[in-house]
Amino acid sequence: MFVENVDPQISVLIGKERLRQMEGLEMIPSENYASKAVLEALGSVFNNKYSEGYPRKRYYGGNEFVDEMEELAISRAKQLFGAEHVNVQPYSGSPANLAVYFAFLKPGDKFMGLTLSHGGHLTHGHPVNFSGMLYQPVPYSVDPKTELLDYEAIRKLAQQEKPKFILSGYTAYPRAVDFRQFKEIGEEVGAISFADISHIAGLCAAGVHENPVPYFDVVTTTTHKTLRGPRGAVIMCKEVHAKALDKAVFPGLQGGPHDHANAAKAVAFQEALQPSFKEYAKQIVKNSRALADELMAQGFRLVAGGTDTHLLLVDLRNKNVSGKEAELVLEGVGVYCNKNTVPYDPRPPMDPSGIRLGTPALTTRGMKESEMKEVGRIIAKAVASKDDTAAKKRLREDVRSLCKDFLFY
Ligand code: DSN
Repeated sequence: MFVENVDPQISVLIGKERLRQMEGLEMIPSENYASKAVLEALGSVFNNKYSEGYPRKRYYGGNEFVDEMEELAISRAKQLFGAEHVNVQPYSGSPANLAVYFAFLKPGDKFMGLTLSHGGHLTHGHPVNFSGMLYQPVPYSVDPKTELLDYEAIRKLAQQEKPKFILSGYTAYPRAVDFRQFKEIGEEVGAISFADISHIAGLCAAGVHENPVPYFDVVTTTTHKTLRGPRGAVIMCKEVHAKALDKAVFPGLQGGPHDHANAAKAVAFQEALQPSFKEYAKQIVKNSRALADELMAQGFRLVAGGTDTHLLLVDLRNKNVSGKEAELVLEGVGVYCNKNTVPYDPRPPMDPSGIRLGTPALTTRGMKESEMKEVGRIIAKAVASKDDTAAKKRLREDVRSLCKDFLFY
């Protein structure tokens, strides 16, 4: 029996969501379209299995094929990132990060992470998150003028505070991260090097962004952003930390692994090992740059002056529109993005000054630089016509017709 027969209501909603994804421009930088092969593995019979433990050391019987599948996922991730040890079981990015805290820190221990409003993540030390509640975050900031990471300021803060680890890797930082600098600073102060590369993992795997995995102590990543796999995460680390991290994931924090998700991770890693994935990752960055150029030509100010990655952070203060308004107006014309704080934002997080835009999903659809120019023009027109219903209707049609030429599912 198919969903259509068992549950027509959910079946209709799945259909509507598929249409929304195909008739609109998905520009939230953390989103992507997983392949049908990934979705097939995700919807497979591996969903039905319990397999607490690790390959060949399980607490349940019947894990012959789960073991093989998990070993394949691990070996592919090792090959893709040059990792010594990989744990593919974390359910998602936050649990993966929690496992790293659990393995390396005691409650109250100090660590450094980029403040959320400058492009960090909730799990990098925000006061409402476990990371800020149980441990002692020492937040670092971007430079107020350049809006770039200031490695000398980070070094000074690390020397003064002696954190147990320094967390690098971000959710809204458009420029390249100098992971080697972070490694050096960590070595100078005796801190563990920890990167959360969730956003840029696909770029790191493809060699389009510096990949910290071979030389960092520990690296976490989600598998569904630029990596284009299922929702989930992995932890990669030096062999010396393998035991502590594996113990932190299971039995420390999780029970049975989500074997269907892990099978889909294995498929995504296989896809990412193909030469075409390198081309895909290169095109993501070319597309971001083309979009950045067009938006700047249309008078938008980009945080840090542009992008080296898959994302752009647009400061709307000179456009007389807030991030929340822009998100809504753009949603109305079928462009999906998210409101976002800009560094040193005078406005509150629920109605900040910026929007965050990304190109991974559009690139998956096959769009290139010329389409990015068109998308930039649509965004500019939409923001300028926020109170003009007829203009917005026309733009909605423009988006639909652009999308028709780039169907994915
Ligand atoms: N929620 C993700 C993002 O959008 O960046 C990070 O976890």
